Amino acid sequence: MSDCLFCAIVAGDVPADVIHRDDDAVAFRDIDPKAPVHILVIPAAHHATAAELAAADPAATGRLLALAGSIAESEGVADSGYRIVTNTGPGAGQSVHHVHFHLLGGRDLSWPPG
Ligand code: DGP
Repeated sequence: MSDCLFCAIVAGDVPADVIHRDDDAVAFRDIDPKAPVHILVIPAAHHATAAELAAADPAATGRLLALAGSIAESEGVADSGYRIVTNTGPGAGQSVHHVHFHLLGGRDLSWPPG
């Protein structure tokens, strides 16, 4: 989508601290990290929400979650624990309408989330 920030990051038109890129997915560090490890894992294709992505391409959804898991390993938080979060809609605080999985780790994460 031409007016989508994360499509622009996928295209390389907006700079980001990219830690993984392939034909289907990009992972980059969040610009406003909420934990020592805070990485956004996104599909290259534009889908607004996780539910829309899962309905359109369940296999890609699974690959993104597997990618998040492998990044948790490479970032050193797999053993200590991490959280994968996707906010959907205004009440949940979704501010970018290109689905993104937040991978958070490196500190104790309280429950329930705020
Ligand atoms: P959410 O509020 O769940 O839609 O999360 C959007 C996240 O995107 C938020 O944690 C901040 C991050 N973000 C917004 N703009 C940029 C940007 O230009 N670059 C990077 N790396 N992250 C961004």
